[in-house]
Amino acid sequence: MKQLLFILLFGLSIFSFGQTNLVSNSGFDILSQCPYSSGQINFAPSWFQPIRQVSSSDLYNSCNGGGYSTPLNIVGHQIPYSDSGYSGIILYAPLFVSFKNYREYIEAYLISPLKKEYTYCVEFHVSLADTTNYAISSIGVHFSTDSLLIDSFPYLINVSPQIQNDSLTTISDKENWTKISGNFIAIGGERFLTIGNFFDDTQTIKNSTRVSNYPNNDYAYYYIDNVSVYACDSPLVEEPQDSTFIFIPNVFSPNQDGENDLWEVIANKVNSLNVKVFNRWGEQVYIFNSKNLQSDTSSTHSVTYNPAWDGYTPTGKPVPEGTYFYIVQYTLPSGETKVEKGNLTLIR
Ligand SMILES: [Ca+2]
Ligand SMILES: [Ca+2]
Repeated sequence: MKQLLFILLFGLSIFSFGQTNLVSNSGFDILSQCPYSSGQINFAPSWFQPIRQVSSSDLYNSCNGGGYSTPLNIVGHQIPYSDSGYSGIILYAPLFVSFKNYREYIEAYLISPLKKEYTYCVEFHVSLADTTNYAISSIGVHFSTDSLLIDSFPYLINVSPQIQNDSLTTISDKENWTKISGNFIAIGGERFLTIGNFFDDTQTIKNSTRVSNYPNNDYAYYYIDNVSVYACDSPLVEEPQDSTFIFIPNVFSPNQDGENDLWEVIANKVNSLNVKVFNRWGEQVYIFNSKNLQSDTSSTHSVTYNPAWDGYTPTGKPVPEGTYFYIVQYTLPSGETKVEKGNLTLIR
């Protein structure tokens, strides 16, 4: 039995999600070179500082042996949450500098873009630097489709963080790591994450008095370690559990704007699936065959397949706009083979 459903269904899809941390070098432990001064977060591959001037988003690693080492360094003593390194930034500095809203951030490129309507679980760990005089609560993460890069004032990045430390209590623990976590539903296409304080000085939740009194250290400086982003849930839609259906979109727009960038076939409860796409000259530009999958359980179980074409040829070339022709062949749990043929339109 075949049903056409015009809603996106994922559910049991074997391609949908897994426990892959989308943050590479999540513990700041892999180095391109050993940090020896301030502002060298970019020595930890996949990480960089969005504010390109003056700002000093720091990297610490035991390889340094001096002020940028672990566990002992210029702002205190802290054993890494993982391995040998961590990052450190100023999140609030009311008196430290002569201008307001001084901020530092760290930013990372995600391994793959976030998927529309998927729920992502985000987690990272912070510890207040020992020689810091202020503690705050306003620490969060912002996800963006493009990188956040700022060349000059203001240093404050005024965007809404999707993940925000929800406690009104300031994070003042200088001994242990405090976990900040939360989840959110992606718009789709988010490719960067930025960690920091996205609120101005007046809106920043902070302690009213100094937590310590070090000369010249009137700022809130936090160590950061182990950042993770996982797809923790698929879209909340009802899924029929006992029927085979095939959904084949007839249009998509692979222009990396996060909307319909993939041509995604959904084949629910089938024993095998074979998808081919041809251009107007009959040349094959995409193929999916469940029999080529290691995890294929065809002819023993009916499963959900969700192959997705990104608009590139097998050799990695983008195909032009236009009309393409597909052939989708699948096997029902009964063993009967079905074929669907039709056109799809590619818009860039
Ligand atoms: Ca680490
Ligand atoms: Ca400490």
